[in-house]
Amino acid sequence: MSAFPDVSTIKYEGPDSKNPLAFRCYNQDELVEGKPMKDHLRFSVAYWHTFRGTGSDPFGPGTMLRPWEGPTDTVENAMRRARVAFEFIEKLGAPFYCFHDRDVAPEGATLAETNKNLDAVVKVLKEEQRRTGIKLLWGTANLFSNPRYMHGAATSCNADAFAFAAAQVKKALEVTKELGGAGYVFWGGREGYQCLWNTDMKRELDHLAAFMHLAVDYAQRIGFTGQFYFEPKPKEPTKHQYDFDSAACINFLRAYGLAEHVKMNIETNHATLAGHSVEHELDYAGSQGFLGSVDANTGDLLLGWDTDQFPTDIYLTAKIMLVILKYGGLTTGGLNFDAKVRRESFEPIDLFYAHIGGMDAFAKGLKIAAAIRADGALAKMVADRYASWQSGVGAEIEAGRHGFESLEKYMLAKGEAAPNQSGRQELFENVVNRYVF
Ligand code: XUL
Ligand code: CO
Repeated sequence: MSAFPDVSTIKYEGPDSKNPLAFRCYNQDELVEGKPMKDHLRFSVAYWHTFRGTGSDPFGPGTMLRPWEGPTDTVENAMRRARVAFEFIEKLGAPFYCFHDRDVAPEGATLAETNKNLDAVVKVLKEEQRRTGIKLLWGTANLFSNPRYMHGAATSCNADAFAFAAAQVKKALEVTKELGGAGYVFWGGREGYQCLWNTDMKRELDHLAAFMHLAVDYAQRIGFTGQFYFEPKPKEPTKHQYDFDSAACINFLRAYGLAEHVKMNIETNHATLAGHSVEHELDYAGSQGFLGSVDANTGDLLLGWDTDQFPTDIYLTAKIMLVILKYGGLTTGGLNFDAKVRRESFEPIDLFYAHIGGMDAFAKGLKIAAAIRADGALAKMVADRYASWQSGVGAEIEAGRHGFESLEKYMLAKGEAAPNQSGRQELFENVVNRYVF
């Protein structure tokens, strides 16, 4: 039984298409910089929003119409849902998906029962992966919904919460390996605090690092070779999340000896919550050698929380793709739509519109970014701005040939620094627009 009988495989129809169930820009095999679009973009569907999102908010219950959902969350229901998920992803033409353990299977009364439930659904996921060729981009464990994690998981004051989380991640790693997952994500969940009076911060940070080391060690023991990622988010649910932004996460990974094992998974709406832009977060991670994967979504300029909307702004996608191309493209990572349809968009067909819009916006962003790079005008303007470092004292400083004494001598002889030149921000912005319209 088809869950989407009125939808056939979504095809590329070109920029003039008015068909709402077609791509206008995403043409998966079209070459950009010599590589098919699908390999640049590596789109992934987020199981939790797309198949578990109910549309509930703090003011009311769910609104989503999902005819395949039974009245209770049984294993049978979860197995049926998994088949629906793959029908959706296959028709959409996304090559990957991502999940948390608890998205795909319901918790039982005990850990053993929960693991059994998960195994039953993982069997279906494996079958469906084999049938469709769709792959797992990354797996993760939900260490934040169950009340046992009210104080956090790895950073909980309750040692048993740490132990339960360890058992849960052990299983999640096994399952991710079983499904051939290309990665595994640590998102902090409740790893942070609300009030410093009742918090031993140093101890909690040490525990978080110890937990990640245990995960890395176990992955090595079972031969899971996927890439680990750390996903920054500055707040929500706690007031102070330990994984605030790229800079904080990278410092944490370096300080605790995890840098060689873990890269970053950067999410647009998390970047904006941190007071950054996503391109800042990506460039910071890339500049430090930590660019891994992207949770593709967007926030709302007028709302200060994690609205997780589908990205449709081509300036946003062009900026993201420009940074990704600059650092050599996505390898193990992808563009995972960690995004949800609005509470008012309650029909199944809205899931297609949402993903098609996001995929088209990223395809257009990729083309704009590639055009900027092919033309080279922008790169030349940036290079010109730093021309003083190409020769003379600039080149000597970069080559490590100066100390404070020699620089003082140089400046005493010269008397005053060379005059500054205009930053030309407005011109730069206009040049970018040459590739947009
Ligand atoms: C929460 C969030 C998570 C992670 C995975 O804001 O982004 O869904 O991506 O746990
Ligand atoms: Co995310």
